[in-house]
Amino acid sequence: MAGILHKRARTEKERRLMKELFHLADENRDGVIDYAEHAKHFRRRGLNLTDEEVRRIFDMADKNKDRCVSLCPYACYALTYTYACWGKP
Ligand SMILES: [Ca+2]
Repeated sequence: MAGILHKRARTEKERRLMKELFHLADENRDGVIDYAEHAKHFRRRGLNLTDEEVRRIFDMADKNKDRCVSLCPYACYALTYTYACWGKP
């Protein structure tokens, strides 16, 4: 997993931010993000997204449709949407 994370993230700052986003969302610390955690995380961050948009982001990250997302896919999508909403850190 760490190898994939390093390939997709271009900078150390991005890798650190991706891990932070993931750990903030993973409330029960089971190593995956379920939809409830995902939706709560996006709402808490004050993003003005509809329920459909929040669902679409989760579905894009949940490639194997097992209803939970591990660090790399979740963090990549969360980072992408964070950049889209607030610009690069
Ligand atoms: Ca979790």
